[in-house]
Amino acid sequence: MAVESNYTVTGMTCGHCAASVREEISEIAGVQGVDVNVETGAVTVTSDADLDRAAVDAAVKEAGYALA
Ligand SMILES: [Cu+2]
Repeated sequence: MAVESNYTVTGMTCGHCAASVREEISEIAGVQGVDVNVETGAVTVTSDADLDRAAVDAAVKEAGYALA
C-alpha cells in the first residue's frame, strides 16, 4: 500500500526550486512520487512505507530549503 505524506517547504520561488526539492526527496529509499506546489509550498510524497521526517528534512535542506 502506498503511503501519502504532506509537508510544507518554505523558500521555494520557481519551478527550478521545485525541481530541486523533487529530485532530492525522490532519492529517499521507498519514495515513489513527489508532488510540489511552488506557490503554497505544499509537498506530497508517495512512498511504499512511512517516511522518516528527519530524512525528508535532510533532503529538503540538501536542496537548499527548509520544512515549515
Ligand atoms: Cu527557484
